[in-house]
Amino acid sequence: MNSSGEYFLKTYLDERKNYINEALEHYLPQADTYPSVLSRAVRYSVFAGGKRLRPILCIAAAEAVGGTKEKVCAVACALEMIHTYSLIHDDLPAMDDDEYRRGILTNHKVFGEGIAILAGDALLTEAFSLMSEFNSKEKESAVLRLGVIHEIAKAAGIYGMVGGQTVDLDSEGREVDFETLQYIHTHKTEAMITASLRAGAITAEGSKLQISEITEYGKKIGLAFQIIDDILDLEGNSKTLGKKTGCDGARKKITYPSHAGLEFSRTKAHELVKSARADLASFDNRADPLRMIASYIVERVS
Ligand code: GRG
Repeated sequence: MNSSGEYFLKTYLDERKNYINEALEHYLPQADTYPSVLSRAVRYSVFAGGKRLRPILCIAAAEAVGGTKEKVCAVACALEMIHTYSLIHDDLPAMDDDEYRRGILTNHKVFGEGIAILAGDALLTEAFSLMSEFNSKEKESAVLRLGVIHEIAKAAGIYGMVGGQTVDLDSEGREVDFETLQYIHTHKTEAMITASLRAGAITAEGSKLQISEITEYGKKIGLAFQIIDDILDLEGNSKTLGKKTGCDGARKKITYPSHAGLEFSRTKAHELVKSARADLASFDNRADPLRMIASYIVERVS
């Protein structure tokens, strides 16, 4: 990406991130809302930082088909709540047992395991409460929204992220084949990324063709994102990443680079991104943020 592209993308990501943070502030309970320990635990992880990639993809997909960020705001925030719940639970001693996330101590290290589990549960539940709330003006889009809620539920549950996490957990320390690795990647990471994009495009009433092209783009950047995540665990800087590196190797986890080698993995991620950008060929310049986010995914350092 050239420097004017970089500036455009940085401005876009910063603006959308601030918009999401303000909206999350509005939707989440204040720190003193009873029971305060739960409110504080929820806020601790949500406002610990994070790229806000999933809500930004939701907004960018909506904008690419001619919609607005306001129209998808609640769904976008719900996606970040689901993502944050998954990070809190992923860090628990029963799962990855991590000490740091987003540059600060993990939720259970600060609030204890019980409250961390409940903070994750609360975020997941509130996400669905938020998405299913309508004001009188939005009633006619209720059927559309119901479809979006259903898709997000599928992407987050057994047939998506939780399924992927289960196979990941179950495979630790064991020899697994490439097919299993692909199952883990597509379900644990890619499903929610694709669902975020589809949620934006569907809510903003994109055409069938636009939604299907955005879906193809999502599958490719979702896999590229996970491959880069595996590479960053090997080569990244723990300070920039805000968490420990080298964890996959220590836990004997099969990753894309451990299976296919570093160079092949890097090339694969770049090819996926190139192909994802090509999927957007019929879109006008309103899809530029999506095009640039694809490139950013392989260039990112955190
Ligand atoms: C516990 C049900 C359950 C699922 C956990 C998200 C996840 C599944 C695990 C997190 C561990 C991990 C490294 C997953 C693969 C890639 C990924 C989702 C990284 C974290 O997402 P980012 O980079 O994080 O978007 P930020 O902090 O920027 O939001």
